[in-house]
Formats: sequence, structure tokens, C-alpha cells
Amino acid sequence: MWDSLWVDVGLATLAGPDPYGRIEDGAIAVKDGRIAWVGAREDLPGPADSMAAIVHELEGGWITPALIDCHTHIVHGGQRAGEFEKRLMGVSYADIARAGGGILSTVTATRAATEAQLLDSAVRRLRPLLAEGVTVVEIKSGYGLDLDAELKMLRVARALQERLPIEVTTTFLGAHAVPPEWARNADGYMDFVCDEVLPAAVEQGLVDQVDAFCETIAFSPAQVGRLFDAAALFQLPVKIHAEQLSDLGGAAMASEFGALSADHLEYLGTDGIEAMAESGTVAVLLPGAFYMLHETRKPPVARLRQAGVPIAIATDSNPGSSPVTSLLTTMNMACVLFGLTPAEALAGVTRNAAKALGRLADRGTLEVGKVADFVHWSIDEPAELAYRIGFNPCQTVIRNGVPTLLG
Ligand code: DI6
Ligand code: FE
Repeated sequence: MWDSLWVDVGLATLAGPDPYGRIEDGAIAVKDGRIAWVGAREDLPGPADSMAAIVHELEGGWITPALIDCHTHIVHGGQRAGEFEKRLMGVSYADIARAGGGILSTVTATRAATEAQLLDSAVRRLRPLLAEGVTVVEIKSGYGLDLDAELKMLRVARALQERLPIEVTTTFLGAHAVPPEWARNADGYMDFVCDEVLPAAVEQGLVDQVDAFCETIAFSPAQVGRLFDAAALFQLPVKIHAEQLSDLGGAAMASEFGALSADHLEYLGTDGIEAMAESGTVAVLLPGAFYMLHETRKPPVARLRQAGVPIAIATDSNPGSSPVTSLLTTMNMACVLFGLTPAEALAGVTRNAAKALGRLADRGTLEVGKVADFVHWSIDEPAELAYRIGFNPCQTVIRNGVPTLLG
């Protein structure tokens, strides 16, 4: 006997032969918080009523795996609308960063904020994501850039799980920028990050993976390599912000370390694509940042596809380059701006987002044995998810097999 069974609904399992893994007249069952059965209704082993304690007759719509936002900086102090105004007057993102604005202005605001303030503002930004069926979110540090403030950000990220029905996976991004105390001494700062900040954060159980910003305005591949060596000592998986504004070969370098993902990738070259294909590193595309910075160079989607590199998409929710808190809008941007198909966009926020977090064994598709996190949408076909802007067809979010109230 199953705990619950959902019928009279389409299933986009993301696990089938076609891009959506479609089952038109489907049934999905849950036992002890895991998916116990999934298939066509006509193949159910018995009459629905006799199979489960609770049977939900949905009268149409589609169920997909719950969404995963696999790249965010959603915990931070302050906001940067003033910088947005400057960029609209023609000042570039990199110039603002070099003048001490950009990431560093958010560092000042984040250091000044109390833990309660950081928590409250992140809750407000997370709510719209939850309302769109997100049940797992990756959250990075990287606006503290000193021992106390990095730990503070990571504690807040973890604490969000007590405030909202969401699972948080934390990423240590101590190497996001060189803080003012270490100006012109990026190597010294990187030593400090590797020797003191990362070990302390790991010691306190605050780190699930390690990331770095590899860019001319941040850290070189050699410097990031030192951080990845330190991460390896703790057996932590790594990710990288690479090839966002220029091609430094960051994605290829990270692939050598078996990186879970390389993110942004507008300037990714052939070597990087081949290295990622070889290591199974996911390409996480961030169309919100591309859109907000009015970039023109697109990530090499066709060549990533051809090489068989899995593509994920994420909000990159952050106060500078991507003040975005809608994953559905991000799916639309990925289609319109980067040429993904709606099916690729959906895979990008489910199956491939799970892979980008090393969680594919448990999440990202509707398959027996996986965590029963899924969403019922009021839509006629799955492509509708990427089609509209500013309309949320989420009907019910099922988390661990139970319909959730969105706090
Ligand atoms: N790339 C990004 O898009 C974010 N971080 C990064 O390395 C932006 C961070 C910011 O501008 O605050
Ligand atoms: Fe980012």
C-alpha cells in the first residue's frame, strides 16, 4: 500500500526517451517520502483506490520534478540599484568593480548586516522561488571575504531551512573578489582563504562545495587551482565561475579537478568544451546576468550540445549582475536569449541542475527511489513553463511526498 497516489495528469519525468520524458495519462505514487511507482495510469498494478491511502485526482495539468536553482548568491546585504543606473549611463560592470563598487559594495553591506537582517532579506527573495516550485536552492558565500562574515553568510544560508520549506546546499565562495584589506595582494588573500577561512567553515559543517570567480577582475586559474587543492583535502566537490567576461581557460582547469559545474561560460572556447565533456562537468548558464549586463557574446550552446555537455540554468540571484528571483523567467530567457529549447530549459532546472549539485542520484527526475519532490502545474503542455513571462502556473508543490504550504 502506497502513502499517496496522483492520477489524471501528464508527467514530464525528464527520464524518458523523448526530451521531456512524457507520459500523457500518468500516475505517480509515493511511499515514505520517495517515489514508489511512476508510469502510465493504465499500467497501474490495480485500481487506484486500492493502491494508496490517499488518491489525488488532478483533472489535468502536468507534474514535473520540483525545480532546483543551482547557482545563487541570494544571501547578501543591501542592493545596487544605483549601480544599475550607472551602467545605463554607459559605465561597464568591470569598470564599476575596478573602482571599488560592484561586488565590494555588497561586501560592505553584508559585513554591516546582522544575521537576522540577512536572514529576513533572503527569506523575502526566496519566497517567489518557492512559489514557482523550487525545493532545492544552492546558496554561495562570497560577500563576506573575511573569516567572520563568510561564516555568518553560510550560517544564514543553512538557517533558511528552518524558516522555509526548502533544502539549501551551501557553496563556499571566499574567492569571489579580493577584499580591500588585501588590495593588490590576491595571492596573499588566496593563502588566507585556503589556510584559514575554508578550514574554519568546513570545521563548522557549513560547506557542501567550493566555488571561485576566475576572471581578470578576480582570480587567475593558477590561484583558483590552489583553492581546489585545498578543497580536495576536505574531499569537497568544486565549481567555478568561468569565462563570463573573458576566456582565461578556467572551465578547462576546473574540469581537471572533476568540477561538478562551470558557470556563465559566454567566452568558453573549444578546449574548455572538450575538457568539460571529458570530465562530465555541467555547463550552468546564467541568462539573467547576460540580460542585466546587456552582454552580446552568447555561450556556445550548439557546441555544448554537440559535445554532449549537460546544460543547466540558474537565476544567479545576486544584487549586481542578476537581481532575479524567478526561475520560470530564467527559463524563458534561456530560450529567447540563448536558443535553448523549452525542454532543455526544463531539464536545466531539474535533471541537469541536480547533476550540477552532485544530487542526480536523489533528485531531478521522476524515477522510482528518488526523493518525492514534484510540482503540479496548471498547463496544457510542458513547453508552457518556459513560454510565459510573469505568470506562475504552479498549482501545488509536493515535498517529500507531501503537499506543502508555502511559508
Ligand atoms: N559573477 C556574477 O555574475 C556574480 N558573481 C560573479 O562572480 C555577480 C556578483 C555581483 O556583482 O555582486
Ligand atoms: Fe554567480
